Amino acid sequence: MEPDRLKKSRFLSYVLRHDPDKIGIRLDRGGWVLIEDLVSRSRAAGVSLSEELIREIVRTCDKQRYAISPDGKRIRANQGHSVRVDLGLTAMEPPTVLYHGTATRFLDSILADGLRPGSRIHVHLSADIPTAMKVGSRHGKGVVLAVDSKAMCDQGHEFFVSENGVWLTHHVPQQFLAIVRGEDSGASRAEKE
Ligand code: HQG
Repeated sequence: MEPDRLKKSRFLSYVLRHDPDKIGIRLDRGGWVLIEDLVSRSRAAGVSLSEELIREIVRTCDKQRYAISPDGKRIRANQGHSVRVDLGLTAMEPPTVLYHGTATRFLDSILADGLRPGSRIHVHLSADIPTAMKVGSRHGKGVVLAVDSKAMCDQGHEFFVSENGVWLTHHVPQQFLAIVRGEDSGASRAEKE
């Protein structure tokens, strides 16, 4: 993505997930905001975003981070919020194993406390190892953890899947985690540590 578009996409993600107040917009309960309000408030805050550009960013976003409402008037982020929104997702049965990518420097803490959502509403999980590795590498030297989602489900933990295919849950206790060894990448074998 060209630098200006990337900057604007990041701006969108920031206001729609984390800080709508920054430009004086209000997300509704479901996280939606009128596109015309977003355009006018962004302009007032010095960021030039047209409706056309917003729709193009939504359409071309590699990770499908945003959704446009069926009436075409509103936009929201599909996942990743730290502001309290109710995405209206229904609990679903996940695949038997899911993956979480993180940085090696977080491992000790994660293996002691489990996976916590931190500033976000949910812990984010990936359906495959390469995707998880990409997510983890954003934070440093990447490492992938396998999550025994089947056992978690059996014990009553709820899972949700966002519109763009990211699996979400509220907390993953450490007993459901296993490190995926480097040589396993691409395979599904995980080893308990
Ligand atoms: C770590 C991106 C210490 C966790 C991605 C992660 C994702 C702990 C970091 C989405 C911990 C939080 C979310 C514990 C978890 N002790 N560290 N107990 N529990 N952590 O960015 O999952 O590109 O909030 O492992 O693709 O990296 O923005 O979460 O490393 O879907 O659309 O705390 O963001 O999507 O980092 O990423 P983040 P994440 P977008």
